[in-house]
Amino acid sequence: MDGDDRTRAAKWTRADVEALMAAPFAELVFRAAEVHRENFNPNEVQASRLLSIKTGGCPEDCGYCSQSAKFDTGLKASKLMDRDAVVATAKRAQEEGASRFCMGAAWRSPKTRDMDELCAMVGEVKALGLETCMTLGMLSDAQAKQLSEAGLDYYNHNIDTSPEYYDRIVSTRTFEDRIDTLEKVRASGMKVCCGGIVGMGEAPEDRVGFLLVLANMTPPPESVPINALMPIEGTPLGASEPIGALDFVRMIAVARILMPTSYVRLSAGREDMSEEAQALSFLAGANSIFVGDELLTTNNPGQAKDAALFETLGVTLI
Ligand code: SAM
Ligand code: DTB
Ligand code: SF4
Repeated sequence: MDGDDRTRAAKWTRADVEALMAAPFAELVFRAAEVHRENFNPNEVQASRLLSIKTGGCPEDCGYCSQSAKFDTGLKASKLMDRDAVVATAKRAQEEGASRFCMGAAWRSPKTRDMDELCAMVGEVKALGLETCMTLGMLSDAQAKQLSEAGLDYYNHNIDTSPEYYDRIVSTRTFEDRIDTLEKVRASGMKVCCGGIVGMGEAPEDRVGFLLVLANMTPPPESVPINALMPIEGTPLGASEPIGALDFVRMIAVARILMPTSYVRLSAGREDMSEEAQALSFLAGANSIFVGDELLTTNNPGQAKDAALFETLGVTLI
């Protein structure tokens, strides 16, 4: 596709993405690395820290999730965390090198009565000098506006997979519902964090369809988390076949080429990934990670292992 075509219709066609997915591995990674260094310092990786501010008991039935009330995963549900405890955790995360603090809640959508407290949390975390991100489920226009006015920098809301595969993973909402909230977030002025999960039994065409939707958002999400499924016992996807490391790197490389100026996050799944696979992911254009020893309810490599890896790679966390 030439430049003129791209300004007329969707930027990328399915054929473009299929061609990248089918490219020889070395050629693909080389091209992704070129795009990466044209737009970013390849020796810097952005560090975000997650905190589950409201865990478990979620009414949705996302087939991958430990926090759905519909599956028996043994996770204990808890209420919205106390604001002081959230701010104290954010402060520790900042001291340990995180530049963005991401607060996640196991809700279908936030309740009106929680909004003031959530906005106050945003204000206090931001006052520490951290970038702020929340992921709270679906939002109304008014809620997106309130969070934006409170100073929330990013809202995370993943499309998770292709439109075609979506109803095999979740039945309590539609792909369109996700897009509706993403449009509200964009209209509110907040930055968009949107990606998904690989290793959920999706077909190659679903990986294509997933990246195609992200890349044709106008503008594309500023932050694109690519998660490798963390298999959770008791969920429908608990026994999924893990994605191969090189297939994961291919997803990162294609995401980098399709969305040259977005931060592509090597997100969940680092715990089970070799240092070599992580290094290849950074070479292929991943430039953001979650730091700390926990994600929301599962494990992450933690500071000691990461410090050793980034020292070896000569990478600075920013
Ligand atoms: N309830 C909100 C929602 O679904 O938007 C926010 C929290 S939810 C846990 C945020 C994202 O985490 C999901 O969209 C999904 O992409 C990711 N996630 C959840 N469980 C996961 C798992 N087991 N492995 C990998 N990613 C997961
Ligand atoms: C995203 O894409 N990944 C993060 C964040 N956005 C909210 C969540 C990963 C969760 C992994 C499973 C867990 O810890 O429960
Ligand atoms: Fe609920 Fe979010 Fe988990 Fe889905 S991914 S069950 S909406 S917490």
